[in-house]
Amino acid sequence: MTAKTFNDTFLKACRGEATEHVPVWYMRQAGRYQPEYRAIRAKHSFFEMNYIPEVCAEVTRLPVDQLGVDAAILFADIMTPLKPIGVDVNIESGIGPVIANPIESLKDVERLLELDPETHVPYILESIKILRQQLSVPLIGFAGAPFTLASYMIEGGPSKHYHKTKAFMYTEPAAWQALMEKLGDMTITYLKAQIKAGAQAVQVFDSWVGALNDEDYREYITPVMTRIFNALKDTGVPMIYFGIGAGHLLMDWNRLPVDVVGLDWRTSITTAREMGVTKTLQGNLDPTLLLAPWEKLEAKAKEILDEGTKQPGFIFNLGHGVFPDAKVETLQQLTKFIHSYKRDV
Ligand code: 1CP
Repeated sequence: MTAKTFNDTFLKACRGEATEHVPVWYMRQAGRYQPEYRAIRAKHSFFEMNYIPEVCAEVTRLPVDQLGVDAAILFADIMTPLKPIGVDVNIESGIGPVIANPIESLKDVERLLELDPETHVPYILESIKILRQQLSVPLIGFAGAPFTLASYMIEGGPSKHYHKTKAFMYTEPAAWQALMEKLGDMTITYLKAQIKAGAQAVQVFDSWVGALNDEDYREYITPVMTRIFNALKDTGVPMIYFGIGAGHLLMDWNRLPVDVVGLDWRTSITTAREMGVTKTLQGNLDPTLLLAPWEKLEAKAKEILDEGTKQPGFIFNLGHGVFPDAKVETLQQLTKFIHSYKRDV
């Protein structure tokens, strides 16, 4: 086997450097839209796919080989480190994470264990080591952010309005504070271990934090996010922060010590820049457009590329994850289009 030259376009873009082509990867690039994924998933539960490093590595590599993307993201879930610290979580097909022992009080928070990656998630560290031997693109490690993790832990599963979570935040301030501290520590420990094992960038998913208004974000969330990103800064590894429906929080995010801000599809790149966001941007094609006629998808992708490449360092992605009904061929065609894009001067 001849070793391919390492494609570091994604890492350069994270650092705000100019790149020869626009790097692209897709959130949920490994998943049910791939026949190969479905075949492997038919044989294993979700967490089994995590626990067997060879399977985890195989699934992580699938989209890299199949689509030609510029980065791999470790195949795991934001719930993965919660299971060993005492959260009774299962990933159910067609639903997502379901938790049998939701948090209701300070006592429930106090019984959560401290994460010890070497003993609790050795399979994640092993998968990263295997992947670093195999990949010729950077490997992204990731974690869920405290608010988003807390939303599952308190609601007991996916939610629409997060009202149990927000009610807990407003009515149990000491328990909320303790929960943010524990999840903040866990996130730092987990991401540091992933980086030590070989992750070359990290993305923190705060998918549901847009449910908070900006004042509440500043009061309840900014301290823990600042602590997390400051604790990871010394690693020198690029840090990406992503959330959905969080356009009103973008200037708060711009003040955090992150390298890259991940945009969902609601806020255009131009709007983010006009608001004053100066960080490298990643995003932000509406994943539903993967189901639209190619001409429509291509026109929107071009618009995003035109806006994103106005300053050096832009990473193309979707505004949220690939849906199970997307087609592999569409993502292949889109990836080719992005790689062949040249800015009109
Ligand atoms: O390819 C990849 O992107 C890597 C793997 C990955 C990542 C980064 C998975 C696999 N999940 C995640 C992150 C994740 N998990 C997030 C943040 C990103 C996002 O907003 O989508 C969230 C909120 C979850 C929670 C979760 N896990 C959901 C969403 C439920 C809801 O509230 O709507 C779901 C459906 C899961 C299960 C899951 N995780 C990953 C996959 C491929 C799946 C489907 C599992 C299956 O095969 O049954």
